[in-house]
Amino acid sequence: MLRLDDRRLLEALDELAAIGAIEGGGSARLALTDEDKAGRDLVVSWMRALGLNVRVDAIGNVVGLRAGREELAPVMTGSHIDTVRTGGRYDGNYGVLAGLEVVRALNEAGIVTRRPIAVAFFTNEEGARFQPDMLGSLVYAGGLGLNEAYGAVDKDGRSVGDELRRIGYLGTARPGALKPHAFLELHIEQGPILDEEKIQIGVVESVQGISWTEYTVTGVSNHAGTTPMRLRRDAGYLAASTNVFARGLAREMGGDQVATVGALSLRPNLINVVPNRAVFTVDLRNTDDAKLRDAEARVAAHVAEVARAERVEVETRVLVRFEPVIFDAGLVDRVERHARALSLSTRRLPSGAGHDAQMMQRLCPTAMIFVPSVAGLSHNVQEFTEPADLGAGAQVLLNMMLELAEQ
Ligand code: HGY
Ligand code: MN
Ligand code: MN
Repeated sequence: MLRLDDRRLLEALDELAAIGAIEGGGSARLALTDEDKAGRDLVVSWMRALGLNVRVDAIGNVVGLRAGREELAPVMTGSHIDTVRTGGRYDGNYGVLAGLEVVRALNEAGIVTRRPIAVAFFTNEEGARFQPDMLGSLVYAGGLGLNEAYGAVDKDGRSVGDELRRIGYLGTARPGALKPHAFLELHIEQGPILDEEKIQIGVVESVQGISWTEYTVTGVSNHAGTTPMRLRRDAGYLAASTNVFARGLAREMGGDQVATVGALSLRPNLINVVPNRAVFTVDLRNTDDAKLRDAEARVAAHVAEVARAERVEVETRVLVRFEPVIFDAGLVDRVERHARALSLSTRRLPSGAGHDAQMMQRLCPTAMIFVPSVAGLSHNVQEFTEPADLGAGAQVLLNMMLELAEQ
């Protein structure tokens, strides 16, 4: 059996992690920043060194293409190399670099597959700087127009279009022009299930629904000491109250329901001033769309009720709403079969996190392969996956791509 070089994969992960390196061993390469550009340049140089034909598309997605014996739709793998600000070294990077190691193994064995092989990284998967998340793959899959994507701005008012141009990744290829025969994304689980159950490979059946909303609350700033509680119009109170409500709601709904108030800013943010402005986000997710809609409605009703009682104004902005995605059943079965053929333990599960694969399923049969995250940690510099698990996942990817590329 053709083996992939695990050691090289670990070296590549370390080398990429050094770009935008932060305290604790993680990386900060927010989409379209100079650090993201440096990471992109490094991975593109690796693609070229492997003899791949590199294409940059109009939303900055990068695809490295390896010719097949025949001019057919390629088997594509990939993920993202942008990170959150407290990123680990595996989220996204692992899937892209494992794809490059698949190519290296084919090169070194002198194998030319029937179908071309493609390795991609997509723009702004994280959505930490620009929303929506999975922006590049959403455009690639035809779910968002280029002009709308270019218009997304970060909190400093910088746009995707301007930043792509600034870092030199406003490419010319039409996003989605290369329609894959099949798409595979290898990724860390980022949750605790595989690690707790000591399972080696996660066979991902679906991605849960994602709802991101930003609330801008306007109250009246006032003296913390002299203003009686009955006279307050405290913007910060609405933010805090919604956080507590959303957490209680998720607990009450149970199942897969999760709720997070991840971003919160107060103004003037001073110890002795009642805040007159609060901007905060609510991230709600569930594998069941009807339940997710119920959660969204109940949070919105809570915000409206407290806003009335507190006499504050609220501006609501829906940043993201993606329904749950079910992956191609045949390809999911194939993941399970290949993992078991390598005597790896498997377990089927939904993905708690969003991924580029959920967009690619709109274009072609798509599946994901998960490997365990120690203690379920991710979006945290201590994100860790055992080398043996990283190697096992990459070998499953290699074997599947070899098989699919002969279809
Ligand atoms: O938010 C997510 O699930 C992904 O990391 N963008
Ligand atoms: Mn990811
Ligand atoms: Mn992530």
